[in-house]
This record gives sequence, structure tokens and C-alpha cells, in this order.
Amino acid sequence: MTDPVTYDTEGKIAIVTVNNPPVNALGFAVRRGLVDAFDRFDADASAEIAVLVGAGRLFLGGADISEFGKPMKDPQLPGVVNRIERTAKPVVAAIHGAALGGGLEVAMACHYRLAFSGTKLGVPEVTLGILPAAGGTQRLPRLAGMDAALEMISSGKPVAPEKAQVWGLIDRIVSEGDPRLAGIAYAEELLAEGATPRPTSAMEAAPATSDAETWDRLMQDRYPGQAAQRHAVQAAFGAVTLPFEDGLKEERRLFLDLMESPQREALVHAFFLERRVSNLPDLKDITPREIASVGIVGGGTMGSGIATACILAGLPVTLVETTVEAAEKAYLAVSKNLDGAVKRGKMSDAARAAADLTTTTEYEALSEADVVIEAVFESMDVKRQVFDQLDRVMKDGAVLATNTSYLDVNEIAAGTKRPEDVIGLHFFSPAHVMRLLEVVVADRTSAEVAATGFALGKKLKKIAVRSGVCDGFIGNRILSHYRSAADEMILQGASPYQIDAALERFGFAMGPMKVADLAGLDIGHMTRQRKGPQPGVVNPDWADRMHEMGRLGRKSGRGFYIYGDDGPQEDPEILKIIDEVREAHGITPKEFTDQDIWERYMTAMVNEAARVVGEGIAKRPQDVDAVLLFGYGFPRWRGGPMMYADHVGLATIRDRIARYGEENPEFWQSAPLIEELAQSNRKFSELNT
Ligand code: T1G
Repeated sequence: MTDPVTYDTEGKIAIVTVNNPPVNALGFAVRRGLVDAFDRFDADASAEIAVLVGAGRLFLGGADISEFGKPMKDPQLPGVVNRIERTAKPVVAAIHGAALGGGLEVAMACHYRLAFSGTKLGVPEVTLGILPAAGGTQRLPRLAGMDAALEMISSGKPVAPEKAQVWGLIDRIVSEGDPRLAGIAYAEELLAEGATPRPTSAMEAAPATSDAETWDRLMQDRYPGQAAQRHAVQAAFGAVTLPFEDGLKEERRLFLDLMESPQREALVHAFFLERRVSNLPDLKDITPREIASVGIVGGGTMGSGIATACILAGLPVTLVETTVEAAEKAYLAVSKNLDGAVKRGKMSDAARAAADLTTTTEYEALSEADVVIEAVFESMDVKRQVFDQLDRVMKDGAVLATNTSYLDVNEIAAGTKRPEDVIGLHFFSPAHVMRLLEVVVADRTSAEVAATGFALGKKLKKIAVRSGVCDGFIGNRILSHYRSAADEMILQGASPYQIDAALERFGFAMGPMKVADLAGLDIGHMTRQRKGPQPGVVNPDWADRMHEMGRLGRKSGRGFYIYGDDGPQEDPEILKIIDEVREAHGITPKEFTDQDIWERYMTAMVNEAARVVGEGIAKRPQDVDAVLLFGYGFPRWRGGPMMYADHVGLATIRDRIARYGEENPEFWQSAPLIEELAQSNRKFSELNT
């Protein structure tokens, strides 16, 4: 294996290069190599200044996250960073692409820093449930001042070199060129000026505008329930209250505390899920078909959103609608989405001008598309008619996809002469914004077509998760179950507003009533009509009454909430309707605490998720976590329902189900997989490999 750290010289200049693809993570070998390189530099009488540079597309991507939770081999990063800082001769960091976490901490231990325009400079550790633990909480305030440092450390967001230079974090900005050469040029200049080492640890930090208590309260408001931001801010205040070495000790203590926390495990789980859940072992050696053009049938909210997502990815789109008016309406809807993307900086003017969208009423116009996605009204008859047309016009080898959110993809495929070319691609609304894509692999879908579905997901920068065929696939099936648990609590006495507030305190982006109002209460009503009564499932009579009253949610200005200028307002009329329903059922309402609501809601979610995994609809528990995290607003710092369940313990989940089952045995029956794993004291995570 090549040495990830090399040392060479050009005249009086030593160049230390880190080459550890893909992101120059500071794993053990790199740490070892850096110490050796700077020992060599210190001993190299011919070298008067050193340049540290990263090979490849960026400087340093930070500590090696895949080493977390395992015994860390020496030298540890804090020691490596301190070693670099105390080098007796000046050291320059030549930064390109990104310097993140431990990568920026290494740069801050160097004595001079240049950065290329466009470089990401940040300490994102809190997004992994930890804090900058290689001196970052002590050196960043000394370079950039407390206010800037607290903002960077608590948000985890990267900053641009221009801002960093104003703050004093960066000394020089270079617009373009080779990092090594730029580093050498800057080093020559510094040599000529007689530059000497400038240890950051010896500098004073500009005080903070607000005190530590104010910042701690701010963290609680901004990141309710999360520990990392509060610990990180507490550590950073050591930079103005403690001597440097003591500040480092406090940073270490708080870091180790977070390393042990379930939140850290959950956030690292989410980090790797984002990047790996679409990598399926059984599709690893399958070459996807080429995707150079996309066809779409249906220009409604979903169709125009999917068209937008494809065009944002640079794909030409042909969209078919039933009438010329509808086709023009779809064209305008996509154009509006694209203009919005330009405004949000998600699309350049040049790309906007080059956007290739054709709308038509002619199916023949689709014939040469590599992938065609049907996004029409959710009726099997309508879908079958569309697929008949597609079967007739599409070229051989085209992928025929349906965006249905629950209909039987096997049945749709069976209606064509090429079922092996049919797949489900379930986008989430708005399709050009939501990151999740359920790739529904039907019984006869070929591996090549499945691989093509994932390849399209990657092209569209989606987090694609494999699902088998069942009503609602992974996400909507589990949703309908935890929704029913919420309805059961409402019937028994909980207020819909209490449930929303409790689950938002649990960490959900939005409570289930607000989600229902956003999706439209007519959707919920249609689903209940379609499914009919289910054993043990409480029918929300109040929601049916609301539907009759035309309260369809946000789109009608009234649902569970009243939507005025001041955002969603609770409505006593809803509580009155619910009281009447309880009375009609002869139910005396009982009290629910936040804990009760969390436990029932999450237990219902985990139970149905275990069935989804047990039946093989989701191949791995992590697939369920990815769906809920990236499509259903599940709190990232809890890692998803399956990780949550592993943290709670499956025996506890099983016992809760038994307890709830005493009241409603038909609804609360634990999934066989929960029984099996609880019995053998095992975890869902063991099934991810
Ligand atoms: N460690 C290990 N693997 C990493 C990694 C890291 N730091 N960063 C990325 N990877 C893997 C990733 O999983 C993927 O591999 C491949 O690299 C490409 O990544 C003491 C303790 C750098 C902006 O938080 O933000 O330092 O999964 O697809 O889109 O204070 O990666 O496909 O096999 O994301 O071009 C702080 C995390 C660590 C940076 C590049 N550092 N990385 O984005 O590529 S904590 C971070 C990123 C720390 C110290 C503490 C991005 C990137 P695979 P990618 P990209």
C-alpha cells in the first residue's frame, strides 16, 4: 500500500502531501504519516518552511468517521495537531476543495493558511453528534473570534474563504491553480519576509458578544433535545475562560461524553445511510442501462415535480398530457419550479436556458426515451391504460416506471408484454425537493432494470431505497400504522394538538396532524375508503366529519388547524367534534403524557416496520431508517425507528405491545421479528449486514 503521507523538498521548501482517497480522511495511517513527516521536517536542516497539501479533490475531510466507536489507535488526532503546531519552522496549509472537522483543525495548527476560492471551511462535528475534538474549540476562537467560532461550531455549516479571511481564519485566497504550486509560491514569499512560526494556541480569542448561559439557551431553542451543540458551545467558552491546555482537557472531556451518546451513533448512522443505502450487494456487478432521456406521463404536481428533478439533473424530458391545455399547464408548472431553483441558487442561468422540456399529447413522442415514468391519477384502470400505450410506443429496452404510492406494481407489470422492464419509482412531493426515492422492485423486474432505477436515483441526487411490493411500500405502509396509533390515542382522550406538540418535542419536523393537513385530508379519507375497516384500527370519525365539512387541510385553509397569516392555529371546533365522537363511543377521555404519546407512536411505527422487514419488503432494517429519515421527517439525531428501537431494547418494545394489546389485541400484536429478536436479545442492526 502506498504511504498516504509523503515528504519531498523543493529548495528550502518541504512539501508534506496527504493522499488518502476519497476524501483524505485522517485515519490511523495518515496520523502516523503526519507525525513522521513533521519529525523529518524539524530534523531537515535544508528545509526552512513546510507546505501541507492534500492530493486529489480536497485538502482534508476530517477524522475517519468509520473509526468511530472502535478503539482509536495512537497517535490520536489532538496529539498530531499539537505536534504540527509546535514545529520549530513555519508551516503553511494550502487548502483546496474542503477542510472539514479535523481537517480544518490541522490547518489551524499550521502557522499560515491559504485557501482556494470555493473551498468549504467548516467544523461539522455537531452534525455527527460530537464536537471539534482536536483543538478546534480552542484554536478557532483564537483565530476568528468567539462569535464567529461559536456560529461555525454550533451550526456545523461550512464558510467560504472570503468570510474566513475577514474573520482571520485564512491569510490568503487564491482564485485558481494547483494547490502544491500555490503553497510553494506563498512559502517563498513568507521566507523572503523572514516569517516565523505563529502558534495559534498563543493567541488571544476576541470575547463573545453574549455569555455562555445565553448561548446555552440559544442551543436549546435551536436544537431541542440535542446534546452536541450545547457541549460544543460549552467547550468553546474554555477559549476565553481557561488556559489553552485546560481548554483542551475540557474539550476532550465533553467530546468523550458525546462519543458514548446514542445521538452520536444515530447521526453517524444517518451520515453513512445517506451515502450507502443505495448500494445493494446484489446489484453491485449489474450494469444499468443508459439514461440519456426521460419521458413522463402526467403533468400534475408529481409529474411536473419529477420533470423538474430530471431537468435539474441535466436530462431532456418529454412530458405527455391528455389535452393541450393540460400540457401547457404542465410546461408552466415545470418552468415555475426551475425559476424557483435558479432563485435558490440550485440551478445556474446557463442550465436554466439549456433546460430541455417538451410537452405534448402524443405518446409517440416518448418512444425514444430511455426511461418513462407514469405519474397519473391513482387508479389501477387509468394506470393500465397508460401502460398499454407505453407498451405500444416505447422502444425495446426502455424502462417503464410507475410513480404509484401504493398500487400493486406486479399487477401493472402483468398488464404489459415486458414485465421485466417495469419498476416502481415512488417520488415524494415536491419531487424536485424531497430527497427520498422508493425504488419498488416488482417480482418480475430484471436486475438490470432495478440497477437502472438506482442509477436514475443517483443522477437525480436522490437517496434511493429498495422496496418490495405491498400496499404503501415501506414508508406509507408504516405511516398508516403509526397514524392509527395516533387516532387511537385521540379517541381515548389525547388532543390532536397535544400529539403534534409532543412529537415535535420528540424531534419530528412536523406532527402527524400538520402532515395530514399538508398532504390533504381528502387523501387520508380516500385511503380509508379504499382500505375499508381494518381489525383493531380506530376509524377517525372526526376526520370523516371534517371531510364532509370541506375541511381538507392547508389547501382549503382549514383542517385540524386554521391556516391564517399567523401560521397554523388550533381550532376548538375540532376538539368539540372529537368530544362528540368519544361520547358516541361511550368513551371517558383519559390523560396522556408526552412519554405515553412517544412510546405508543414509536412502538406502532417500529412494530409495523418489523413486519415490513420480516416480510422482505425492506431487505434491511437500515432501509426503513433511511425511508423515515429522508422522507418522513424522522429526527436525524435519533437515527430512524430501527435504531431508536435498538436503543430502547426490543424486549421493552415487545412488552409495550403486550401492554397496549390488553386494550386492543387486534391492533397491538407484536411482529414475529420483534418476538424473535427480543427472545434472543438481539438487535435490528445485526440484520443490516
Ligand atoms: N471519514 C470516513 N469516510 C468519509 C469521510 C470521513 N470523514 N468523509 C467522507 N467519507 C466517505 C463517504 O462515506 C463516501 O464513501 C466517500 O468518502 C465519499 O464521500 C477530531 C472527530 C468531504 C464534503 O464531517 O462532508 O473530524 O460511503 O459521497 O459528496 O474534530 O464527504 O461511498 O463508501 O460524501 O464529494 C468531520 C464528512 C469528521 C466531513 C465530500 N468531517 N464528509 O463530499 O463525497 S469528525 C466531516 C463530508 C472530526 C475531529 C472530529 C463529505 C465531503 P462511501 P461523499 P462528496
